[in-house]
Amino acid sequence: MKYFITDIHGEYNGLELLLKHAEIDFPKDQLVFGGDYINRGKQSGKVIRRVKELTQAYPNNVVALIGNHEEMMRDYYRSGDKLWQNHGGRETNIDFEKTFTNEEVRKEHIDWACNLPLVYEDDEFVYTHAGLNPFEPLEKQSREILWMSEFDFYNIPKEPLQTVTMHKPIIHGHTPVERISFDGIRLNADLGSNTYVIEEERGLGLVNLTEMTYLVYQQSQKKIEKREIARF
Ligand SMILES: [Mn+2]
Repeated sequence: MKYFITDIHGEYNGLELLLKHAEIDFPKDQLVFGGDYINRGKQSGKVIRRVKELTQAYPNNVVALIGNHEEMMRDYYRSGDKLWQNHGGRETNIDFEKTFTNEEVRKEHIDWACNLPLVYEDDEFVYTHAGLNPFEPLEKQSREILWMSEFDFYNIPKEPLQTVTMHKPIIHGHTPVERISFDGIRLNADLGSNTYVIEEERGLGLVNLTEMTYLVYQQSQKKIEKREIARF
C-alpha cells in the first residue's frame, strides 16, 4: 500500500491516531509526508521528532518532503528572515525548546526539517508540497513551487503537467480543501489541520493511494472516519 499525509501543522495526536488506525505495515508499505509539519498547532516538536524517526527507521519506505512552513524556518535560520516569526514560528520555537531540551538534538531536528527535498517520485506518483512548474524538469524545480496557490496550480492545463511527470498523478497539499478529490492528474490531501478558522472544519487526512480512500481525523471530535476519494 502507498500512503500520503500532508499539512499536519503540529497535530501530533491526530497523526498518531491515523497511523495506528491505518495499520501501516512499515517494512512493506510506503508513506510519504507532504511537508508543513510545524506551526499553528501546539505540538510541532513532537511531529518533527516522529516524522524524522520514521524516515530513519524505514529509509526505503518513508519519505518526508519540505513544506513552505519549513521553508520559512529555513529562511529564518539562514538569513534572519522574519516571515516565520509571524506565522507561528515564535510558538514553534518555544515548543522545540520544550520538546528537545538538549540543544544539539534540537539543532539536529531543525536542520533535518530545513533540508528536506522538494519533490519525490516513485513508479506511480509524483509528490510535492504545493505544486509543480510544468516548464522545469522534476529534478530541477525551483523553490517557488512551495508557495504555489491552488488557483495557479489548477489553472495549469493537464497536458504540460502530464508531460513533466510522464503521466504520473501529482499528490500534494498546501491549500485546505473540504474533501479529497482527484482530477486525473492532481490530488490535494490538505484537510486544513489547525488551519481552518472554524474548528469543526479542521481535519487531517491519511490517503491510501492504492485503494483511493482516506481516513480523516476530525479535530473537533477527535474521531476518525473513512472516505472515498472523489474523481472527476
Ligand atoms: Mn500548510
